[in-house]
Amino acid sequence: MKARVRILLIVVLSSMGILMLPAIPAVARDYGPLDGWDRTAPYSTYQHWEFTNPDNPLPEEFHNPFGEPYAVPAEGEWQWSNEWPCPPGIEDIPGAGVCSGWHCSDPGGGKFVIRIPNNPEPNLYKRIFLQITSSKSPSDVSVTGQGGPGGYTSGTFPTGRGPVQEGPPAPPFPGSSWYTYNYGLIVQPNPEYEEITIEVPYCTVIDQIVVDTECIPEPATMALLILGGTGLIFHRKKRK
Ligand SMILES: [Ca+2]
Repeated sequence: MKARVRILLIVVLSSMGILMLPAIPAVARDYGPLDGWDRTAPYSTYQHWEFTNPDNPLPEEFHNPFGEPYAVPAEGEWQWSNEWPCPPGIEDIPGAGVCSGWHCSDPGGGKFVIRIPNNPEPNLYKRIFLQITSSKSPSDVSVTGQGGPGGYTSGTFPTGRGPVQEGPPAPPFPGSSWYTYNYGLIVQPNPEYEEITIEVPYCTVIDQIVVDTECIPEPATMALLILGGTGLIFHRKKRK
């Protein structure tokens, strides 16, 4: 009898454990946060824009205790479209074979802006992990991040993940392909919100954007050490 009770307890506790695990969204092309990041931690945020309709700014999925994030075309001519062929398994609607997203039709290129609300607290800084799927390779795209009042861009960190060239079919532009790539940005000091600007050339389709942010509760000295390291990397790159 005791053994049966014990087994029952183990089964019940195991089920609770499974239920308490953070929900992992089943969205294709989200390659997930970096190792050690918890999307549901008190000082973490997560937002995923699939652009399944032109009604963003709100993402299709998000966890942000500090407010509502938004993503909008900011400069240049953009149109929302849902006609772009994309590889099986990464469609916005499984089996549909098409990706929906924002198309920059401006010959001079365009800018897309994301704003992520945050809870500013002293002695913290922010790490931002950004994933983008677009019809252009990362070498054509420029990304910058900065904080709201009291925050500024202070550097980048290596994510350890390379870009992924997604399988065929490619978008209907000569020389195009679908790519998913990522950036690691550091904003310090810990701002009220982070604003990320994505600058793209003519004829880019942005299919999806995933943003994870994390407050690092380390002393400012640790941040300075990292910033020092980042500065050194920039300095070395410049000298090449
Ligand atoms: Ca999409």
